[in-house]
Amino acid sequence: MLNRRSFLSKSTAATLAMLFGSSVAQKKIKAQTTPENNLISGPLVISTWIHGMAANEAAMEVILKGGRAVDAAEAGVRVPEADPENMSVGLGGLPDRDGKVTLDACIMDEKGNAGSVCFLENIVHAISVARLVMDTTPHVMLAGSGALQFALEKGFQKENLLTEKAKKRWEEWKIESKYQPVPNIENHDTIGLIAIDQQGNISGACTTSGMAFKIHGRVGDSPIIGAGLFVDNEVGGATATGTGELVMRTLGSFLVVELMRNGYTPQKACEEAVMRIVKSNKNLKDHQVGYIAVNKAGETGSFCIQPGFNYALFKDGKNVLIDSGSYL
Ligand code: SD4
Repeated sequence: MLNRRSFLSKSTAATLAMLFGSSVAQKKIKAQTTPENNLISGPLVISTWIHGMAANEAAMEVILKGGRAVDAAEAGVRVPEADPENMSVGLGGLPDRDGKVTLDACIMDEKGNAGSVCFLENIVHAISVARLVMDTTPHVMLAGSGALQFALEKGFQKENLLTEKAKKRWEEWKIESKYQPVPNIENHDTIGLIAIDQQGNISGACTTSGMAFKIHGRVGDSPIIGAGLFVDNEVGGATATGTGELVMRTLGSFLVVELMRNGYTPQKACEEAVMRIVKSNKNLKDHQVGYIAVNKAGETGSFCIQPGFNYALFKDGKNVLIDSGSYL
């Protein structure tokens, strides 16, 4: 009879044989720069882009005080949400084509609970509204004016999220009014963060103002459980950044976690999820998608379509920014 350990090592070996034995596509993947086999036994926080550095610090502070991973994840992403200089998350986010800042966010804990808000206006901390959807309602997702009403009922203050700087950028954009996704905009974008606490529990959070100058009402991947974020405490967690439509069509974060469940390392799982997008899209140069992932053992991985994506990793007492490997 196979015990769990021998089953896992056999299935991992089978997966590796499959990966190395096949696929022209796999050969195209450049050597990635992620440290390999970074097995840990302590707490860990991983998050997207350079703004993840400050988010990781806030998240790790919660963990080191003995807090839950879900509290750490929420606290972490609240940092870029509150930063008016950050033009892709929360306050100061670039607006849609009508000049409205609309936010998407979701959160998932170690028990598989999930909460989400989308198309939310006038509330800085969308992630904390998502948290309350998870903790205090029988629902997973609230949208638009209903999400706003819920937030106000819970005591959140209505605020103008459109800063002068973001308004100016919108006014410049209006001259041509051409919608064009811009890869690696501002060198940061959605923040997605996965945390492992001192109990070894995994949770995650994801929050964004979404694609700049999108059609009013557009919702991206970030608030969709399984697309922008997915956590399974037995397996690991993953989160996404970039062109949400490409992530939604492949349910990317769920895919990464399911691949890890089937024996892929976090690195190989992120690569395979990017390859699903690569295979079905001819026009890759205008798009970026980046995934980060961590498994239950604390191994991490990341991969993206084109160079420029980086992520912050806080483990073993050190918080570092790492360039992701890319397909192009
Ligand atoms: C979205 N993935 O709304 C998010 C964030 C973004 O370029 O704008 N990425 O699609």
